[in-house]
Amino acid sequence: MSKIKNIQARQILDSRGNPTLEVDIVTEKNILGRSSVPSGISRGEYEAFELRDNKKDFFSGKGVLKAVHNVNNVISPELIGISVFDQIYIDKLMLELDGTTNKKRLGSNSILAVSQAVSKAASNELEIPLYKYIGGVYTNALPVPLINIVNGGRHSNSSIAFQEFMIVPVKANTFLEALQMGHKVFYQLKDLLQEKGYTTSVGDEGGFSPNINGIENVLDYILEAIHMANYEPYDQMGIAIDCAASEFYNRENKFYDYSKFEKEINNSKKSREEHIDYLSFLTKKYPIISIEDGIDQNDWEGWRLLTDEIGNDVQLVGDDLFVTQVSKLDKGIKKKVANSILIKLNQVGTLTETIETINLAKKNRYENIISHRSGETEDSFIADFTVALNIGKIKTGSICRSERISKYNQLLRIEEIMGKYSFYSGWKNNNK
Ligand code: 2PG
Ligand code: MG
Repeated sequence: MSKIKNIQARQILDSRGNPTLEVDIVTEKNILGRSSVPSGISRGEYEAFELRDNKKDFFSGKGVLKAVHNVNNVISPELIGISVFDQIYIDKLMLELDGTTNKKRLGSNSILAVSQAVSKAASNELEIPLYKYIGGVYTNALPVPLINIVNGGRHSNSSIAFQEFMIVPVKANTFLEALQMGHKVFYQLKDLLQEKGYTTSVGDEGGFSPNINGIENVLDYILEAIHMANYEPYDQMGIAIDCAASEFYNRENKFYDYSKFEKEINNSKKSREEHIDYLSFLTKKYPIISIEDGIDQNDWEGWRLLTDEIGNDVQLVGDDLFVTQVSKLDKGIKKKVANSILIKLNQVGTLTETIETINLAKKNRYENIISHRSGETEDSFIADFTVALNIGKIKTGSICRSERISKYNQLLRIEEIMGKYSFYSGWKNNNK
């Protein structure tokens, strides 16, 4: 048993240059655990509360000095002297200290940074990799990456309504080979876009953000890049999309307003039924194997209709819908909507709660996909976490930008450490 000796929080910057929180935990043996937290921009309405200073002239109101204060002055005094191996106890203690339902008092950023740093300090104490500390000796599966390739919606200023287009190496012998396949398609698409005269600058998650009009045109180019790379669509390389539909749902008038992002296309307002028909049509025309947030976070009836329509064939992922929380997922399971859940630690705020949600999903045969946020740091925590929880899927951005690559690099290290005992899990859809 090694006790926590010191906790120090600080403000650092994320990949957008906005402030975020980093926490150092030092044990009585002078072992350090350091972790930082990410931040999303297309945030779900029901996510745990991210505490910001809201002082206009300090980092445009995005400072996190209040959160730093909370870690150093409210959380730290309670945790000093507690064993660094008491993860569940520590997480629950922070929940009690906060005392609100959505972490409004201390902030989910304060609580999560501590929760993650505790587990890192503990694994460093034992001198074992983080994935093994959290997951145990039988962890040996490397996840399938959902590799971002085109950014739209709020993640770029392209005029594409859907937020993310990803490629998925569904079959490969190793994680390294899967990454290599993604790399090949990514650079084929770059050549293709250049040839057609589009810009190849990238959006927040490292995917290209060309000014292509219309979703089908984007999908056509991605499919062409898959062909050019000599991969068989579906069998070797699938496509995943994140519509982030809450961002363009018009709540008042109840329609999906693609024109919020698609500036030059007429008639891009769709009723719920038209929108669902369109998604269904896209899955028949393209090798789409996964759709995230196809429907608005409050449109439960829309979710049910979409699930009835294509849920047997396509992975339907609830992100804003479930916000990594047991109560929301439980509602979804009861209502039989979606068949998968996106897991973001900062939507809920502690390791313990995140694992509870993952376990509920597993029990009910919902697929888990661990995810980054659009504002990231160099911390590769989610790479280890994905392997630890034996989750076969990770969404962590494109094949460029260091804050995305740091997770891929950590997965490569893990694959190397595991040696011949590692295996690339390959794509599976539990519900089929
Ligand atoms: C999403 C995420 C990550 P953000 O919608 O899935 O890709 O975006 O972090 O901006 O919420
Ligand atoms: Mg999403």
